[in-house]
Amino acid sequence: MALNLRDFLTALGKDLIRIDDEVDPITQAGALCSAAPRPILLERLRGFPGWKLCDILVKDRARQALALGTSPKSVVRELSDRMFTRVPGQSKVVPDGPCKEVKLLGNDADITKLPIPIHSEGDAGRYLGSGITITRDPDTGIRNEAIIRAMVKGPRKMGFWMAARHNWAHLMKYQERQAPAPMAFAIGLHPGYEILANYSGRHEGYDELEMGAGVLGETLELVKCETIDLEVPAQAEVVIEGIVPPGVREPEGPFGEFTGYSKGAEGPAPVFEVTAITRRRDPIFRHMQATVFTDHQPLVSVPMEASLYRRLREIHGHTEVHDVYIPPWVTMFTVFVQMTPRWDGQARAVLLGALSSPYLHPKIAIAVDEDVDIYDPREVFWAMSTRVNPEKDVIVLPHERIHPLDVSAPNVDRSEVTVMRVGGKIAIDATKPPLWRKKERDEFDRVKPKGAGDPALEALLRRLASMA
Ligand SMILES: [Mn+2]
Repeated sequence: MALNLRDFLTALGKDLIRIDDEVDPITQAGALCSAAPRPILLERLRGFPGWKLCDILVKDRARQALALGTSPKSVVRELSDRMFTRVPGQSKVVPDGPCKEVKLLGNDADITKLPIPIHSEGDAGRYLGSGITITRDPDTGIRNEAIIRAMVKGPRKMGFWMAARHNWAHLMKYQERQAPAPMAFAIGLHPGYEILANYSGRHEGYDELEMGAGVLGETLELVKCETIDLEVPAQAEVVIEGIVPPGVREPEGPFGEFTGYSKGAEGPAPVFEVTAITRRRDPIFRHMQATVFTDHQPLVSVPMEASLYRRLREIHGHTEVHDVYIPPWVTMFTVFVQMTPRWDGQARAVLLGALSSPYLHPKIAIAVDEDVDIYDPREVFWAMSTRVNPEKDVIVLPHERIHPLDVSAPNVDRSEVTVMRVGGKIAIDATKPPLWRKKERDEFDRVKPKGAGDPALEALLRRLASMA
């Protein structure tokens, strides 16, 4: 059987925080999930008997490693290796699955009866932020998955916002033909699939969930939808089926986003008409709270880190890139790259590569050497302060397409409903001179305190470290 959300919750063991106080998922899950330091399960939901709600499953490297079956330090390298060597993963259509235990059709398919929370103060309403959105290219037949935001507008209607990428392209193809686009939301999968659903690179011939199956080393089980021509993961907790009617646009937003702002993409947006809900009998609603420092950032940044790792190592044919880190506290707009530059121009080319990838997020790219810990911001700022000569090591790139939710740059076109922003990007080379300039590079050797490495001090040093 393919991995599912429940397998992951079981694997968490005591790390899962279980809250059995009764809470209101609509008005209280936001603050609770934002405050949860690690995975949380709300076991009693006011107004939603039989339901549970979980979130914050992969906020840190340790849980990301658990989801992917590797160690925290290997997450980026290992995921990158698997993403590009094990694809396409296997999938098969099966006749039935747990997501079909309850089938609600017609007027019974009421999304207001799902424990969909309000994420943030000021949001336009309840928002489904955890639905893996599935569309299909009407020409190639290949599905696409992404996690988007969808506003509950009524029992059978949602408004949604989508950046102009793969599934948007699918919807535009249907719109050009004046045909309704089938679309589904799958809620509550194993987080390995959720991470891969956010992959943004090319995937001709297979979809993101099949990438997930490859990464997890298993066969993805799909079932056919009840009311539309689309396949969905059989192991999902909940599936919402529906159509996107062509050309319909309505107000959507504001919605508090991963940037920490609720502004940026509110406006006329397409709508989704619900045709069916299928679910498990005792469903666990997978929430993805969309405030800062939640799952919202790593679910996107982890596949981005792995993609960049792969991409940047190919710069100049071969570059010693050791690690890529997009800290949650930079809301995905800043990338740290740890590398050893061999030749002149190599760090610069890597930085430009990080700023022109499949992803729109990176706006600031910073390269440091292998003697700088990219997981420690103090180290990165130290390198920026002592290894950067701004007149040659900082590049400002004007007039780049940047992330549509980056409100620091103007929206240049509102003729279609999605947002297009153009602004500057910046590359900061905080590496030492390259290896082939040995003498200049040696000037940047870091000093070590006298006594460092003295075996007689080991116990004392450990004691001091434990007092930090
Ligand atoms: Mn895609």
